[in-house]
Amino acid sequence: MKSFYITTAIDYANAGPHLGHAYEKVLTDVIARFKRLQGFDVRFLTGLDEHGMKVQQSAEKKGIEPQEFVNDIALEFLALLKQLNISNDDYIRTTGERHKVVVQNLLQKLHDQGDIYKDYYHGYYSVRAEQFVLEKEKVDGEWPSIYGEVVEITEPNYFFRLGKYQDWLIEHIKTHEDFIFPKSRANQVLEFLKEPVNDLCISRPRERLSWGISLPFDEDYVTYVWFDAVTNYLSAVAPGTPENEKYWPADYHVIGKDILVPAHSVYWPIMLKAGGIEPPLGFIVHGFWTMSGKKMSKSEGEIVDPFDLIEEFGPDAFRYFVTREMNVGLDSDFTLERFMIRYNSDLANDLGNLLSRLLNMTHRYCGGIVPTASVREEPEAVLLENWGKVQEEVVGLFDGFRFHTALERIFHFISSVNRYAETRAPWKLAKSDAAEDRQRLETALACMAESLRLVAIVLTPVMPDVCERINGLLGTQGVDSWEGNLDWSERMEGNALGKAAILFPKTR
Ligand code: ME8
Repeated sequence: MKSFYITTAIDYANAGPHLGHAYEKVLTDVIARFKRLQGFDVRFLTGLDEHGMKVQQSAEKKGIEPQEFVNDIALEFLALLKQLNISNDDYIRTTGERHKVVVQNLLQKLHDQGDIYKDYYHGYYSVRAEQFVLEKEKVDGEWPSIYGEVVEITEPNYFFRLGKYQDWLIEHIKTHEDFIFPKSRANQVLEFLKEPVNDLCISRPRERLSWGISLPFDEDYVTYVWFDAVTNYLSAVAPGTPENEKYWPADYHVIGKDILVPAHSVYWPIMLKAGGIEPPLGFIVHGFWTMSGKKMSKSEGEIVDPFDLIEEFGPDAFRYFVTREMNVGLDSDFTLERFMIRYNSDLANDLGNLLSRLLNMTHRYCGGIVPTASVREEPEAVLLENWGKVQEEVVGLFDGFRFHTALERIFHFISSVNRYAETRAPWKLAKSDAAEDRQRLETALACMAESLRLVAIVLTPVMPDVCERINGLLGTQGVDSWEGNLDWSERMEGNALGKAAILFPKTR
């Protein structure tokens, strides 16, 4: 079985989860679930980025040890994964021993071969951003406020020879078309690489930052936050263990647009190249969620807490909303109004209503058993043609990470099934004594049942719980693979349907 390794960014343990974190998990989960249905042996990793100055400072403020601080935060992130029904196979924490070993081995190798060297660093350092900043970044003589306090320091540190591998990276990006999705982001990286990249300062003196992994060749230093963080993708499939090694190189790292350049697209591939390890096959770079047009932040005033929505409307409504609204790669705005429109119109009125109509009418007219479809007239022809279009496109859209379009097409089809039910109007046909009308009625219910069977297959990666409930009510099993299961069929005939159920209750 072909393996497929996908990862999310590991979340900073300096604060609890927000909508952006939730979104990235859902997006990656949709891909992981889809790939499993395509027959891949999937390994899906997510985790927590626990070292660094901010965590050390946050813990100090609370008067607790950093480890205790991150342990509490880990519980919040793990609860989020559970609430959202995320199917990750592993969860890595950068304070774990398995991670430390891999980071130190890589550092040691790069040091031994002369790619890491000691030198003086003189520069301006932003405490908040935990990075050195450049004079040219000043705006009107002031440091941008995102940097907070900036201090001037000179200190001996360790550097990684990034520049040595710059030409290789440029060539690699140019010759690997699928390295960065969406493609426009690859141009952004190439633009960055037009200037010579400086060697990267990868250490902090332990006296200033104690919360980190020690350099194996100099105990007075801990490693720089990015060197520690990005390596998690490798440490989770620890080199040297055959059952894990097959997952490297990773197929995709799913990350937000803020951490592509330079951390993921420059530092990480070069670290691997220098270490003699294959780079990942690709990055999926998503955009940002804003809230009512603003960057999400509690200080900006009233905000809608997405976790209240998960609790009130269920994980699948949330999963559907974010997947339907976000065109992967672009930004999207989160408003309660939009959420309610999607919930009421797509989920409750279109999908939920279709199911309850089917269940009600099948019990009323056919004893709860899916009848035979024996008529093929114009309304059926239109319905099948509509499904044919979804069937033709849906795999390609999922494969191309165009989930919002896939969901648009699927819900277009669901609307068309509701229109079909209106056209056939089984409640009117039931009043007729003509044999053909009885056949039309039975055909209508059979076609609605078949449509829902198919819909529950293609929606599974996005709404796993809801689809399982639909399958239960249809008397069908979920499928292990889409292959061969997306053809319009008669396989629902004779199924005993469950009693009417409301999938998406009106809560407001
Ligand atoms: O960057 N909308 O952690 P993080 C969408 N620890 N995505 C968002 C977002 C938003 N409003 N805000 C953040 C880090 N994200 C590092 C990563 S990986 C080796 C280390 C995304 O907690 C962000 O782009 O700040 C990133 O992909 C992820 O959430 C974690 O962000």
